[in-house]
Amino acid sequence: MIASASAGFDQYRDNIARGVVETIEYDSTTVGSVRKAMVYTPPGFSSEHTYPVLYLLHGIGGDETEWHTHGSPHIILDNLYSDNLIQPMIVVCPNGRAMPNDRAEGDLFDPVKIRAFEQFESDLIRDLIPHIESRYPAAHTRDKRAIAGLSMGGGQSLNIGLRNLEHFAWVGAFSAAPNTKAPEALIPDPAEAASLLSMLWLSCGDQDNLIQISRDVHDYLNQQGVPHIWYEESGGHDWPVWKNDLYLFSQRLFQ
Ligand code: FER
Repeated sequence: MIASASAGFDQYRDNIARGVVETIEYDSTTVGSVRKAMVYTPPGFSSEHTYPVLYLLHGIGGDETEWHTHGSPHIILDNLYSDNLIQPMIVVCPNGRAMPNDRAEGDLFDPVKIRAFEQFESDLIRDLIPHIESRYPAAHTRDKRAIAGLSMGGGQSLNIGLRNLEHFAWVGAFSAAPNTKAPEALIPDPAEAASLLSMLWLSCGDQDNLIQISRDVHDYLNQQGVPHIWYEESGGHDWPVWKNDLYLFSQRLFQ
């Protein structure tokens, strides 16, 4: 059993060391535009060290600001550092809708926008990761890169992370959406995935209409003997679940 976050985990605490959040821009050769991402560097951040990086993805209604608008990841993580419960890491919140107008506006289910969430694979791997690793003291190896996200971003994390295990050893999906590929397509070579993954995390709220997607992946992983963390928690398709997931997932990252 995984115990959910203790009360106050997402509440601002006085007198603790804080990380820094900034918005950056990078040239995307994939999209042909300048794109934005939000970057959190941990308390005590110093270019004398090299940090692992978590790429943390938003949902269908969001953009690069969504986690910070609704999920207070910087507060959750600052509290975890203060309690000495996580490894220092850089957290990058990109915009997962890789198209020229990447704002969450109009018909969010427009097929062009849904395809842009697929196009993000190239934007992330060819454009954003190299940018982060040249501009920040970030590790350049797969064992120090993680990809996780909520809903649409959870599906992206599975689709992109599991297809690019040479780039990611840590993959997490919170309430994965219907963009998630079929389990056999996600993990065509279970033995290889099992040997390469440091952590594969799947979680979903028990009141979430999309839970069958996560259950199907979980069942397949069990059948194929791929180690993973399965966490069905109380809640719906909503922020209390995703904040709790970040709190729990981040503590297991890069350990
Ligand atoms: C869908 C239902 C929900 C879908 C995506 C979502 C691509 C995403 C939800 C979210 O990101 O919160 O049918 O199709």
